[in-house]
Amino acid sequence: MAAARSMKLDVVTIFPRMVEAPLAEGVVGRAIQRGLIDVRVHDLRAHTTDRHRSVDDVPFGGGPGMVMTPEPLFRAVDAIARERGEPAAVILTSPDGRLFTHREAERLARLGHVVVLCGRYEGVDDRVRHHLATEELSIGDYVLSGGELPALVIVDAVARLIPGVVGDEASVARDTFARGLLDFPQYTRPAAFRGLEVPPVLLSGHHAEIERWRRREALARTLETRPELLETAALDDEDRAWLQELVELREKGAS
Ligand code: 4FV
Repeated sequence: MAAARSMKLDVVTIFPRMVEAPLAEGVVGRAIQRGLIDVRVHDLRAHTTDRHRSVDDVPFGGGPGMVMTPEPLFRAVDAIARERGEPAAVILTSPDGRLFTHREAERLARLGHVVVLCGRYEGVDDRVRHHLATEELSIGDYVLSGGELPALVIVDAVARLIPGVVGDEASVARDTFARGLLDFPQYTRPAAFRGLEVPPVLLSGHHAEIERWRRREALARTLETRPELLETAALDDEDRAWLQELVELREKGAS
C-alpha cells in the first residue's frame, strides 16, 4: 500500500529547538515549507501544571537519576489529539523498543498522522509505555541522552517516503533497503582522481550493462557487509547465480 499523500508528525520534547533546527534544512525542511508534510514540535513543559514546570521526578523504589512523570506526556498527547485529530500511532523512542528499519518507515508513512514522544533522563514512567504509547521504537543498541535524535531519524526516514518530498521518486525507490540490499557504488566527475579511475562500465553508456554492474555490486556489498539482508531480499536466479560465484571465489580466496 503506497505512502499517505501527506503526513502529519508531532514531536513532543523538552528541547524543542534541538528538534526544530534540523527540520528547517534540506529535503525535509523544503517539504515542510511546501506543505507536503506537516511537522509540529511541542514543548513538553507547556503541558505541565506546577509552577516549576517539572517533567521528571525521583524513581519509586530508589535508584540513580530521574524518571519522566506521566501527566505532562498524557496532557501533551490529549492536546495534540484535540488540535490535530487522533493520531494513528503514538511512538515512544527508547532503547527497549523494536528496531526502527526501512520497513518500519514504510509502515509509518502509510499511517498519515503519528506522534513521537522523546524520552529523557533514565526514561519514562511505565504507564506512558503501556497506556499512552501505541508502540516503542529504537534506532539502535546504544544509550543516548535523549529521544530527540531518534525522533529526527524517524521523521527524516518517513518524510522521504511521502510522494513529492524527494524530487526524484526513482531515487527513493532505489534507496538502500528499499530493495532490501545495500546500495551500489556511486561515482561522479572527475573520471580520474589522483590516479583513481571510475569503473569503465559507468562511462560506457550501455545502460543494461550499467544496471547489471550496479546490481552485482549491490549484491557483493550486501554479501560482504550485511549477509543477513539476503535472506529477505527479492533475488532472481541471476542474482543467486552471481552470489554463488562470489561465495566460491571467496572460498577459493580463503583456501
Ligand atoms: C534511544 C535509542 C535512547 C534512553 C534514555 C533516552 C535514551 C533516555 N531511543 N533509540 N537508542 N534513548 O537511547 O531510541 O531517556
